[in-house]
This record gives sequence, structure tokens and C-alpha cells, in this order.
Amino acid sequence: MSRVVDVPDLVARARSGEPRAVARLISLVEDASPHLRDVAAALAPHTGRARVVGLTGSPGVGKSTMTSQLVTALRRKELRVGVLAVDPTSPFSGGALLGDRVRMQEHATDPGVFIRSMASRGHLGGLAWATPQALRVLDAAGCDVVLIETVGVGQSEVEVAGLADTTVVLVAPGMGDGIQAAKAGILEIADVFVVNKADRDGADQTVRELKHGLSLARRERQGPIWRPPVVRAVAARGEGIEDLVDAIHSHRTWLVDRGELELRRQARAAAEVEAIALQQLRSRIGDLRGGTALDQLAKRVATGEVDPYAAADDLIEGLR
Ligand SMILES: Nc1nc2c(ncn2[C@@H]2O[C@H](COP(=O)(O)OP(=O)(O)OP(=O)(O)O)[C@@H](O)[C@H]2O)c(=O)[nH]1
Ligand SMILES: [Mg+2]
Repeated sequence: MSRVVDVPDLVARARSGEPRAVARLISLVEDASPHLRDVAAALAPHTGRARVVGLTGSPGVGKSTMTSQLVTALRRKELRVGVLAVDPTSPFSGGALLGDRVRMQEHATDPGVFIRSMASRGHLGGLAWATPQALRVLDAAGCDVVLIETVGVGQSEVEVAGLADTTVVLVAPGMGDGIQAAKAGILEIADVFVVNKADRDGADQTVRELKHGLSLARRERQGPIWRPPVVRAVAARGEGIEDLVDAIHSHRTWLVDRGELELRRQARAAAEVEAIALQQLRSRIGDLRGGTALDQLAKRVATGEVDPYAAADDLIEGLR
């Protein structure tokens, strides 16, 4: 399909806040369009401003409800907000996250808000690859804050932590979530905890479990220690939102004061570059000798003729 894309024009329109241009750019990066390089190059000078906040937690814990509340709070401060709802389990993109659409409905017509759902399964490199590019689009489009919602399954919450300046982990009472969080290593990635659904029984206990877990956790991270606050909230009723905004803000200030923000962003960029480079290497290896190089070597390795390390050297040699 050879649809003509005027990348500089698209970027200019996105920067002036035209939602359709933003959406189109995200589609281009998401679909790994041939224009991807041009898009990346055109966006780069306009990026690095947005604050990135990740929200993660178990299915149904209230991430979308909370995200919507945060959007409202941030809009009250007249900030432009981008929302990326990433579903690591779904191969469908765009309109797939119906529940999110419903919960974000009140912001759908606000020109200061961009909302985008993304799937990550079935994508080359998954969340690690497409999401940072979409983030760049929203950043260049002038979003002051980008909220990334991801369901906490497997690696996804760790990946979202890699993307965000501040990672918010939501838990709910009565799901054993406090203890589970301690077990699942989530204590390590959370900058702020929210005990959501605090209107339910057991909220106090969950707060206690979390605080206890946090006090025990040996934080092996290098550098200065941030103690994640635990915020109680009832997202469905808009309670605790200001506390969460304050906690995110405090964390941000802490990051900036210690020079940690720069380090996090460099680490993020490193992961991004590495993911792109590895993907390119993989595709070049796949193309070697008309796509047969790996198979030919594999046969010789399987029969013991060549050892796998020598075969790998051979493959790398072929790329020169
Ligand atoms: N009782 C109570 N219900 C809540 C609260 N916050 C959200 N809910 C409800 O919990 C359900 C799930 O909320 P969502 O915001 O869709 O949760 P989510 O974490 O985004 O869900 P997934 O994206 O499917 O993982 C909805 O029915 C919400 O109305 C709360 O503070 N208290
Ligand atoms: Mg959701």
C-alpha cells in the first residue's frame, strides 16, 4: 500500500494539537511503517518534556477509573494529558479496550486529552518496542503528562516501570494483593502505592501489609533511597486523587533533586536503542544467504559437526 505520507506536515499538525495527526503518527509507529525512521527523526527534537506516569496492577483493580480521575485532576491544572492504555494480553489494537473507552468517555471530546489503546501481543518486541514510540508521539504533541495504563501480568509491569518516570502500583483490599505485591517483586518497581477500593473491608490490613513489606524489602537499587508512600483511594468516587497527585509530584521532585530523573531517562533510552538494534540484527540474520544461513548452520550444529558458539560466530561474521 503506497499511501503518501507527508511526515513533516503530520508532525507539525500533531504539534499544533490536531488529534487526527497524533492518531495517525501513533498508527505509523505502531505498524512499523516504512516511514518509521522519518517519523522518529522528525519527532526527536520535540521530545523529552512530558512527564511519564505508569499505572499498573491486577485486572479490575481500578486502573482505568483512576487514570480517568487523574486526567480530570491534571486538566484542572490546565495540563495537556496523553493516555496510553496498553493491553499486553490482547492482539487487538485501537478500539479493543471497551471498558477503558467507557471509563474515559468523559474525556473523549476534550481537545487537551489524547487517549490511545494499544495491544502489545503480536507486536514485534511487544510493549518494549511500540510503546516508547507512541510515547514519543504524545510527548512531541505537547502532552505535559502521559499516563500509561498496563495490566499487571508477567513482565508487563516491569516493562512499564522501565518506561515511566514514576510507577504507580494499584492494589485492592481482600485480594491478598498486599502480600502478593510483596511476593511478586512489585515492591521493587513501585514508586507510589495506591490501595484502591478503600471503601471495601480490609483496606487497613492491605495498607499494613504493604507498609510491612516495604519496611522489610531490601532495596538493592543503587543510589539514594525513595520510600514509596501508600495512598488510600476510592477511584470510583474520586476520593484520594489529590493525595495521589501530591505523591506523584513529590516523587518527581525527589527524582529531579537527586539527578535520578536523568538517569532513569538515560536507562530508558538505552533500552529503547538496544531493542531497536536487536530487532534489526535479528532481521538481518533472518535475511542472510537468502534466509537460509541459520538453517544451514543449525543442521550442522544438530549433527555435531559444528558447536553452537562457532556457528554463532559464523552468523555474526556473515553480517559484516
Ligand atoms: N468499590 C469500588 N469499585 C471501584 C473503585 N474503583 C474502580 N471500581 C470498579 O472496579 C471495576 C474495574 O475498574 P477499572 O477501572 O476498569 O479497572 P482496571 O484495573 O482498569 O481493569 P482492567 O483494565 O480490566 O484490568 C469497575 O466496575 C469500577 O467501577 C473503587 O474505588 N471502589
Ligand atoms: Mg483498565
